[in-house]
Amino acid sequence: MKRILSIQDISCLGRCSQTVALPVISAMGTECVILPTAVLSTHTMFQGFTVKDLSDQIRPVADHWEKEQIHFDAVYTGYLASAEQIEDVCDVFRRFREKDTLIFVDPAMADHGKLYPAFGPEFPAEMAKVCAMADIVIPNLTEACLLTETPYPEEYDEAFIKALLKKLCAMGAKKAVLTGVGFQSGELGVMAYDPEKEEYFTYFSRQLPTSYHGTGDLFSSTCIGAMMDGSSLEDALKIAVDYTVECIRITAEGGHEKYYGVEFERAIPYLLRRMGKI
Ligand code: PXL
Repeated sequence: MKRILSIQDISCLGRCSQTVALPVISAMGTECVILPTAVLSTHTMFQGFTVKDLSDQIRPVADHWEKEQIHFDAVYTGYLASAEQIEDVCDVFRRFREKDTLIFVDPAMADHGKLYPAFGPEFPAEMAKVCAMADIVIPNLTEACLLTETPYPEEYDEAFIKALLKKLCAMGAKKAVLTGVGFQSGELGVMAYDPEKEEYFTYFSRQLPTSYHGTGDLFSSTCIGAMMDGSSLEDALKIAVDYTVECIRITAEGGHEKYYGVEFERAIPYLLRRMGKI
């Protein structure tokens, strides 16, 4: 069985980061080892959340795994809790990267043109160091703009997104994927760039009228889970778009509160059918 190391926070309530990565990756048939970057009562869009930063645990946990000679088929990072832990996360990449280990970085730190509340303006430059080591970096539009110091656009076209993808790869990542983009009204999806082949890839679905917290984490977890199952990046992106849209669709049926995340649990049978597993 393939084994992913997922490095992101545990938001105890709110369906994001590890509480999405663990069940989704497990359901897809890959072992999901976790390294929590912090423990929070909820994600940071709730008022009054508590947070315990676990920066001082990253190195000793990695030391132990190194002694045990643990192999990871992928190292996947999401929400990192503070600038203090950036260097130690980069060090985990250096220590556990073998020739077949995929480094997959979702620089979860911002959305809708704004940094998440726990971060100051210096944080994107720190996150850029993590992205520079990635085989695949997978930001949303806000994160890509912050990482590349590009002003966040009110409107954009395909040329703008292509240029942003090139900038992300110029910063060190081997491939870049931009999530949550669309070029026509009513469509939303992804655009990816492979600088070695100089090829772009797009996949869109219909844009639903509602949005929920944590769908970026759901998307990334599904994408890496599908790649570990043997899909190409392109096929994994299609599965991740389709599953995310299905989760949003069924959650909207229930008129669910947007901060509690999507009801991805109810769509796991859809995901397994979409992967051809059942
Ligand atoms: O879904 C991204 C995310 C992950 N973890 C924490 C967050 C957020 C987004 O706000 O606050 C703690």
